[in-house]
Amino acid sequence: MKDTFKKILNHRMSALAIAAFCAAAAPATINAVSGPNRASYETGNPPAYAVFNSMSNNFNYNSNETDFVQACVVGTASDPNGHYANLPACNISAPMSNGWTTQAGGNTITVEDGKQYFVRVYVHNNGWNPLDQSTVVAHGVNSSVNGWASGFNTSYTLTGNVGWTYDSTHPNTQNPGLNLVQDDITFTSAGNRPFELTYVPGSAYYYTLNQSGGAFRTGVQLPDAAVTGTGTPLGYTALDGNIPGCFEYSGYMLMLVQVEMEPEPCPWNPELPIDDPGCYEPCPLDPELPIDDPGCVEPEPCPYNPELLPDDPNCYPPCPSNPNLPADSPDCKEPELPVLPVTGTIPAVIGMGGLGGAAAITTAIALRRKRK
Ligand SMILES: [Ca+2]
Repeated sequence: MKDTFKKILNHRMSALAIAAFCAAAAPATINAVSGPNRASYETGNPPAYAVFNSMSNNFNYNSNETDFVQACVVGTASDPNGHYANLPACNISAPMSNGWTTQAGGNTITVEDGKQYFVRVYVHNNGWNPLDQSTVVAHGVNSSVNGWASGFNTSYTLTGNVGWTYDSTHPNTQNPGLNLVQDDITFTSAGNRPFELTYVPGSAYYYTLNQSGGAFRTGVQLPDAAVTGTGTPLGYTALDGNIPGCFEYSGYMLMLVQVEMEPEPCPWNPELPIDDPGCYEPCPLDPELPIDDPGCVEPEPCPYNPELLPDDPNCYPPCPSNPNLPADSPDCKEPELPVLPVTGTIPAVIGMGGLGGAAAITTAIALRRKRK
């Protein structure tokens, strides 16, 4: 059946062929992954009124349309539609095999530093009325993605909104008044490392189904209002908010987000990021210098006390008589000579000591007597 369906799409759907898939039947109720809980429909049992993203077995998409906001990392395949031709990207025409998150996979994507991710919002008016298709055309279709947060956070949950003007003349018999469906995708990081997730300005595009002849097969750029609560009108032949019912008129809103991890803190100064020029291991002898600075070398120790540095105030040549004093201290005096005891012998003469001195005196006296 899947092959048959694709074949039909490739040759433009005829009203007869679509009717074969869109025969009305009673809907079931599904618990939407985001909201609100609402009636669901099968591809063979579409509703006869405009309602978006409520099919439970859309084999052209991801089976359960209520998981209509998904993400993938850029770099898994090339985009066949043109606008992202220069970027490696998820292949939006074959979403189930190209790395998109799915509800079954957890509806969460773990991000990596510096990478970009696609966020897509699937848009499908499930309505079908083989007697008068104009009764199921949705008007005022508007889409937005919000949940953005500034700064560094450990997770982000972006919510995609698809809203339309409720048509009371062709009322939703299962969910009266329903005019907005929502879904989300959560971005997290390994180890809950804080990161910044930002919309890449100018990256929002809308693509109509790749196999169909829609006006935006190769994409049309959307204003950046697509990522605000204001949202932006979508469409099929123009961005006028009018989208007919059934697959042929479905599309994707696609945009890029950028991830930057919060820098690690400096291990020597937690107030600085690790890549700050002021983040270095300080020299133990001079914290103003990095440890690998040429000036960070251990000086010769104090020559008078190896335990001290040379500029230590206690590094001085010690006073010989008192090691606790510097040698140049006024209180540093030569030690006094010891006093010898008196023994009755001839005292030493200054300059001529001991017996030698006494002999010299005796000789001088003898010479004087001789002259007389
Ligand atoms: Ca989702």
